[in-house]
Amino acid sequence: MKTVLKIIRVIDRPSRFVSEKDAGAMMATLAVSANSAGVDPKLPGDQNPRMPANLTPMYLKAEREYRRAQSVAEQVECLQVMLQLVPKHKGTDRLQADLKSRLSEARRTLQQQLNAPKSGQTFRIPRQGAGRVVIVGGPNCGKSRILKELTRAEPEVADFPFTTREPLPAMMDYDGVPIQLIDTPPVVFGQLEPWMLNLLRTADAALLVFNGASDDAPEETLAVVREFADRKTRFSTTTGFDELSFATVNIASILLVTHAADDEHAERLELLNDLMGVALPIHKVELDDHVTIEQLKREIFALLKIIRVFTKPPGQPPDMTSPLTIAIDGTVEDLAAQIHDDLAKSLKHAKIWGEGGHDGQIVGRDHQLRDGDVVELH
Ligand SMILES: Nc1nc2c(ncn2[C@@H]2O[C@H](COP(=O)(O)OP(=O)(O)OP(=O)(O)O)[C@@H](O)[C@H]2O)c(=O)[nH]1
Ligand SMILES: [Mg+2]
Repeated sequence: MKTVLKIIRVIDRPSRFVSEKDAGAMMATLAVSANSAGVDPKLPGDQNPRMPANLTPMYLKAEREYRRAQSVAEQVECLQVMLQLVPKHKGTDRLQADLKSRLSEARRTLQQQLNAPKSGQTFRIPRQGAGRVVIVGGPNCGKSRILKELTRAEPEVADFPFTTREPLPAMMDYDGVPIQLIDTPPVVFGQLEPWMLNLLRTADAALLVFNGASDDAPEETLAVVREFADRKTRFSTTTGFDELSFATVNIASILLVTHAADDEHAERLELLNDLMGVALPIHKVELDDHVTIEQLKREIFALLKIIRVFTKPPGQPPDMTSPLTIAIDGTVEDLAAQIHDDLAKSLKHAKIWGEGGHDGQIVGRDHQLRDGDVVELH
């Protein structure tokens, strides 16, 4: 294994994990495969650093929806909305041009898809719950076992590689917040199917699984990182389009080490970290020890960067069993919009109870909420 690792060691960033020549060949293959997944590797924003020119919360919301779009038809719809919402001034000229060219490209792809006979495997998994977290990794690293431990699903778990063949979604409950986890087949060097790429690019977060008990784990995990990086998809600390390139998608991830009871897991992990060039938060689990699972649930929730808010009708106690969730920096208005757009429009004020010293205090629509707040909307 050491020789192989030395060869790959020429890199300092995941996107440089292959030689220019290999990368060229891979991108050529990708140009064919990624299009069928609704992802164009050669996007106009690629050359144009994006200008953060007073983009409104509404626009940013539309952009988030666009990233999550699961078909080219959905992408077209989202791009139309983004074009309507993008502030029209000098500072957004390049962004507007970028959106227009993406829209015409997406329309073209859509037309081609409508005309072409269906090919390749696709899986359509409806989004459910407060967020979608994809479990990714090399063969036999414990992906299915993680899904089994965290949800009520019964995936096939076996002590040999390539057990899982198709994605399997299941819901994890975190204190009343349902979170969608998706188990996936292993990713190995040279084999990343378009549907799998699309699944990660549209996810809210990922668990990159590393088998702490295997000498092959650094090389195998590196192959996973590289397969996605070559297609402009990076395991990262935040989720969303990259600041500098509209084509690159970052996915907030945890490097999840299984078999953490193995004495040599830290050494193997160090080897991966040296090679990978991205520092991801690390969480170690020994899946035969249930204590570590609760902590993992908390970390998955934290990865989604959302807060729980409880609503109550006037004069009645709140329902503390089923919180609503909004973005970590969300406001009273965001909460109202989560319930219904009309409510966000008609909203006058809110009363809130919470740890920030609020005890039925009246606040405006821009008031930022905190995890655990109880809110009465008026
Ligand atoms: N003791 C222990 N066993 C683990 C741990 N994680 C996974 N395993 C075992 O490792 C084996 C492989 O686990 P799977 O969950 O099937 O692995 P996978 O990544 O889904 O494998 P593929 O679907 O083939 O890619 C099973 O026997 C699991 O019980 C762990 O943290 N501790
Ligand atoms: Mg599996």
